Amino acid sequence: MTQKDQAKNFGLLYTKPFLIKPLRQSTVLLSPLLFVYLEFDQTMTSKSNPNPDSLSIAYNSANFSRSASKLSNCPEDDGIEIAFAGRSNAGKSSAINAITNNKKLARTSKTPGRTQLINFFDLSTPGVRLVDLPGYGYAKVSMALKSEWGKHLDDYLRNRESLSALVLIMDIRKPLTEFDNMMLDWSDQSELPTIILLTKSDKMKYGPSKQVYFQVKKALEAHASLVDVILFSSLKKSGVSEIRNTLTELVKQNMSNKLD
Ligand SMILES: Nc1nc2c(ncn2[C@@H]2O[C@H](COP(=O)(O)OP(=O)(O)OP(=O)(O)O)[C@@H](O)[C@H]2O)c(=O)[nH]1
Ligand SMILES: [Mg+2]
Repeated sequence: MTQKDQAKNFGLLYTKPFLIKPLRQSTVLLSPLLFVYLEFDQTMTSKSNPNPDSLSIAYNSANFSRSASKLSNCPEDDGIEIAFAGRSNAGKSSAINAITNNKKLARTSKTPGRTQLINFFDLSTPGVRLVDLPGYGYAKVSMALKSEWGKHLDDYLRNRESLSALVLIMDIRKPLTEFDNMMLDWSDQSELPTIILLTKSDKMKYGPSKQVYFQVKKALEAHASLVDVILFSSLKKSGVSEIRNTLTELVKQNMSNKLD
């Protein structure tokens, strides 16, 4: 069975993890765009690998690993990282807390711009990490800081070998912002498997939220990097088992590829 067939079996549309790094380096720099849009106020080795086929990740036992202000402060670049990106205040940190069933793991806030560093959380499987990224779209900060953050985040997104998938968080009431679309284009170019969480779905009635879900799915048909669109609520914990299953399958695929 080809990798693409396997991916389809898992409900994944497309993944080619080995091509990520070279392609990412050769794509147009995200930096200039990040400088405009980013606005902040503010191991896995084959020895430690469990058998991918029998992998079960204990999301509940995630632990904070470290915060990094730049690429050189990040953990050693030899694992599998799933990064959570999205507009400031969209609910990235809350989604990580819902997935790990730990309200105190990632810091959340009503005030946009809460997450100011790149935060790493170790999952139970050695070398597998969730990464909470600062949000974009918050204006109350100096241009100098925006530029600096843009550069560090751009560095992380383009150069991080461990980066294996992106979870793009969108507030269901404001999906597909200009920057969200730009991130998706970039995921396509980098062949980085990307999952969209339409979060805060508890703020809408079920019917309208399903409508947005189908609209977003339709609008994104052309995106080769898109793995899944999931209706989600950190408050109600809906969509948690779905995203957990999708992430586990992505991790399995990455592990299998690394072992090959
Ligand atoms: N009703 C509801 N509120 C949510 C949900 N997810 C997050 N929130 C609220 O939205 C606000 C922002 O959540 P965060 O998780 O801190 O958002 P963030 O994307 O990490 O924000 P930054 O770190 O500032 O970029 C907080 O007040 C959360 O309680 C959800 O699913 N439903
Ligand atoms: Mg946050």
